[in-house]
Amino acid sequence: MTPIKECLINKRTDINPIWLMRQAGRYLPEFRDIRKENTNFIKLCLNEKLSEIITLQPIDRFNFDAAIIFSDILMVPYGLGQNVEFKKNFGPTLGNININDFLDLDEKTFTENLSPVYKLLENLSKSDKLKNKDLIGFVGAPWTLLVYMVNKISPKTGLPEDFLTDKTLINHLLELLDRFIKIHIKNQVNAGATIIQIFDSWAGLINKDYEKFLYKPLESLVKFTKSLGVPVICFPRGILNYNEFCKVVKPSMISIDYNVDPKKLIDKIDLPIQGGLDPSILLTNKENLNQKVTMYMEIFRDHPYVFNLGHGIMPDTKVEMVEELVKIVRDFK
Ligand code: 1CP
Repeated sequence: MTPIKECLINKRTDINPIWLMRQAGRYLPEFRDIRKENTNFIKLCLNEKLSEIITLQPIDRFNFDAAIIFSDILMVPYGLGQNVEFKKNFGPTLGNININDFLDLDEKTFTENLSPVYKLLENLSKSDKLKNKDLIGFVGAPWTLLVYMVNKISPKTGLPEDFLTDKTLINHLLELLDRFIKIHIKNQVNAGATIIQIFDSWAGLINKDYEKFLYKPLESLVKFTKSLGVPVICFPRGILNYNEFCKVVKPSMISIDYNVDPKKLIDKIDLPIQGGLDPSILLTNKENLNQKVTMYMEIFRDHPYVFNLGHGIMPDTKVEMVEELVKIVRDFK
């Protein structure tokens, strides 16, 4: 059994499991080399040969316990037919929504639009490099995808006040997203994903109707994924009440962000926990890194824990610091 799976069934593992959110990406020189030659990000995600190489880059370097496929949460809006582009130093820009076209879309067309993602998983699941490791497929949560699809750019600087006023559109989109995210999960599982992670990266922006935008959609996706026989990790970044979230949504494991105080959480949550460390610690120095990582490892000494960050690794992170991080986690006894 893989170290992460052991952790998921509350067993003590021989090694301390570790992988990092956004481990396949811009902090790696070998990724940047490929990216330079491939300026269209969506096309790169749909190139199963290069995506396979990129997915395995962090495994080759750091021997993490899981590979997460090189893809993006915005592949679902792309698969639905919305235009998605990534502009340098700006981030994603999405096209207009034609809700009637989306409502007419069938499962077959959506699956065909994303077929290279599934081919990537099929190829990776045969790779010798992933022996005794997990292969993580992922989706964006309905709320986070709704944010990008309706706002059409990153909500980094906040959302406009009228963001939720077109109730018909919002309700249609929530229904569509529930349906097609499930199809994307099912296709990834059928193609070989051994764990699914749900990224609700903008959950912290929900300030009312938690039931409608957070709990109900995630509970539904978690139930669905479990029914396929695959564990599911939730990352509801920025929410205030992780305890309540776990009780309602019941993921197989909860991934915590860097604003969570792990000491306060540990007695309340009866699920395996992942993550927590502020990714900006990797931009400081080895001594500080050692101190902060050891603090997480000590706190979770007797709790099933997968080491990870509290958000994605930052592009300015030095490879040397990641090597040090892995060493600290692996050597912790
Ligand atoms: O070279 C580049 O400019 C591309 C940078 C990049 C990369 C490497 C983007 C654009 N996406 C990715 C890959 C990616 N995205 C992965 C690959 C696997 C891995 O983890 O290594 C994953 C899991 C994602 C997930 C993702 N995309 C999230 C959820 C996680 C998170 O960081 O909160 C989000 C919010 C996105 C949207 C997105 N895609 C890319 C960027 C720069 C963003 C964020 C934009 C924003 O700030 O709103």
